[in-house]
Amino acid sequence: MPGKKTTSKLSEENKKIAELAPNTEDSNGEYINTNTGVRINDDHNSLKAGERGATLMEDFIFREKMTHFDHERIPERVVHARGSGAHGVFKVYESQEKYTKAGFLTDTSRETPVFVRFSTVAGSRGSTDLARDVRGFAVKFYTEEGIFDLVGNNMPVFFIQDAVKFPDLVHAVKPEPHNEIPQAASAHDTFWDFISLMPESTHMIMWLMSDRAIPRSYRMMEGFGVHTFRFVNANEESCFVKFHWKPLLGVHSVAWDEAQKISGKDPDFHRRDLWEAIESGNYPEWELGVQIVPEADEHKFDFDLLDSTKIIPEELVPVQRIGKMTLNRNPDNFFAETEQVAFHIGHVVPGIDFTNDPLLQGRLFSYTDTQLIRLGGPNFQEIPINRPIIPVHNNQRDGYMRQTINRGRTSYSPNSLGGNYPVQSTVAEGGFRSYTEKIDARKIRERSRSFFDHFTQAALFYNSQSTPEKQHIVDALRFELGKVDTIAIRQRMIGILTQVDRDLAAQVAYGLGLEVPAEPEKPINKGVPADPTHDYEPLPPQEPVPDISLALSMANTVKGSIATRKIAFLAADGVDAASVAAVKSALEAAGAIVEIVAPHLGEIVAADKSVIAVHKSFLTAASVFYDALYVPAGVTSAATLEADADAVHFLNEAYRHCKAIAAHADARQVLEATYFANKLPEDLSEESAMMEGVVVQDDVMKLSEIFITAIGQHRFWEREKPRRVPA
Ligand code: HDE
Repeated sequence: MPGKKTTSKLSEENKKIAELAPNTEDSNGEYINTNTGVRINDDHNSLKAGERGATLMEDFIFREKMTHFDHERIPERVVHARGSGAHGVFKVYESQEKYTKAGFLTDTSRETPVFVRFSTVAGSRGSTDLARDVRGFAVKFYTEEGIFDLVGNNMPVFFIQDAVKFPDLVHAVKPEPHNEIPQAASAHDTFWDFISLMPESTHMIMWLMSDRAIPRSYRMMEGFGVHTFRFVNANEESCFVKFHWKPLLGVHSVAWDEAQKISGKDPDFHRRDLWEAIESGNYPEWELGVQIVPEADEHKFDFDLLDSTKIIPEELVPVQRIGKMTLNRNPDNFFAETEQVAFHIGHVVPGIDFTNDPLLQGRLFSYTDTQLIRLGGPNFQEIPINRPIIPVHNNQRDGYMRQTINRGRTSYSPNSLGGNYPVQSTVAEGGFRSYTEKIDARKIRERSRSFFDHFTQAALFYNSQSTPEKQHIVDALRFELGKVDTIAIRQRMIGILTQVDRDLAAQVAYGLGLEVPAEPEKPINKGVPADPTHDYEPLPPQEPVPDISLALSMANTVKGSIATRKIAFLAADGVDAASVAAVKSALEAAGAIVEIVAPHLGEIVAADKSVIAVHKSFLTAASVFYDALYVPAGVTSAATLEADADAVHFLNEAYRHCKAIAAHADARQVLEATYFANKLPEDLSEESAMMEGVVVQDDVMKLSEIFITAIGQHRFWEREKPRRVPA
């Protein structure tokens, strides 16, 4: 019934959601009207001179609608164009007042609203989620003292040391300018041309070529602030801090072949996954971690804290988990929230401050600058998603699309006509005062020599990987460089790789049909001043980085849980209903999501004549959408699947992608129709099943138990060799 109000679903507890409420619109039950509020009688026909006549200029309803449509698009982000957002909350476990005075990190009773946007970097807004790429991990904290943005990535280092090289990096990775090819991919000449000439990118390249670049889910990625920031406490004492986000579900990835297939079958895979998880109440969670370095230890390390191509190994400075973020609400409107949200590394609150990292410093300029063009002017902070939860009072005025109606005569300070308001606050009253870092320096356009070692940490990363992870890096480099046409670029990259690990270089060279140079073309300077005439301060003694860091390998991540994992049950008419129901309830009790995939949609009729609803058919689903597969018992069902090439392909592909596979012993014949028939477990023991991650059991309870353990391993990467299974 038009005119009848529906109740708002907005949560009252989240202050940001409450603050957004006046700006939300809900057409449910309402009459359609123009932007001036006039009710519309006919929205299906334009005003014409006669039934078959031309449209009249007078048709203000048509003109308004079409004009608005014509102007719907805004420029996409120059990087990180493709993204997905969600609302949530953050709560600190214990007061961090020893390090910082930031209210959201000291007041344990506070639940701070957040808005998070995950993204890929290189692709356009409509590009695939599964590109091999860095993922953005940007968090906007709506704190009581104003907004703090932690604009991070899912990798802890970056390609370059100085922001001035950012446009070059982005030009190199984006589609090539003459033909706009390729989309959302770094596997092309200009990217590797640049990288092969920028040895400082080597550490980041190890991360980018690792499985971190193809996450299973946004919910299963780490996040990193990358730069070293400063905490400042109430006594104005400062320490250095690196920020981490640790996902409670662990860090997991897909296989590269799988990623490419998902890109075709469901380019919105990560967006859908995040959306569905939140809709179904499986709220993604991360713990906020900090690595704290006292001021006095600034020069203690074998690398410079201000160099964003370096991590602080967790063995040297452990990550303390200080709070938890939960994403619990999807946006109401993608454009209004996820597209218009404007992050900026310069949005800080008292208690958090910057360092002189030259990458960080350059970002401080870039983010506001880019919002001015992307969101169309200086009032982008008034867009609902960007507003703080506390009122804004200052003397900034006017500009395109100004929303605020500032009262009073004065918009300057000092003033006497307005009582000198708004007035400055003292530090004690919460006024932000930059940390009074002592700087005594010469103006100079040069790189510090403490930034010169580009390979120690690249090698640390590579050496810390498990054998399958190393193989994935080799494969990724063979793939990426194999797509580079210019042989000299490939060769130059082999030269760079020799500085990380000669065996890595040799394996990549083999894949490319190249030779490994006896010596790198030009030894890269480690500690050699760029300008020998310049008088450098001596480097103080430093603590060396370890040979291996456990936190760098995903093999050491949280395992065991199957919460939110998607499991396909392959079934057809004649399936044994009991062997479906028992395994389904066991998996669901452990938090997994079960879907029935069958030769057709609708329902299948079980052997006992009960009906089972089908979620997807072999045509609408694919093995790459699932973490594991199960084939229940049932003579007719098994016979149908065994003879169905799509069902067999489903299984072969899942095997190739190293996923856990289970079958009831009565359906064993289906697995025998696959390429991995000779890999089926020899007996019913758990050990035999876990060798290959293939479970065949005649007891559904035992089957469920072993299957859950197998899915909890995420993947059986050892299976990849030898490559006998096509997919
Ligand atoms: Fe960004 N980056 N960036 N970046 N960045 C942008 O800002 C820039 C860097 C990151 O979901 C842009 O609003 C420079 C590091 C994320 O809206 C732009 C440099 C890290 C997002 C920009 C860097 C990031 C951006 C494009 C080198 C991880 C997406 C649109 C100094 C710590 C935020 C925009 C979102 C977006 C500039 C390097 C993270 C152009 C100049 C290092 C997650 O301002």
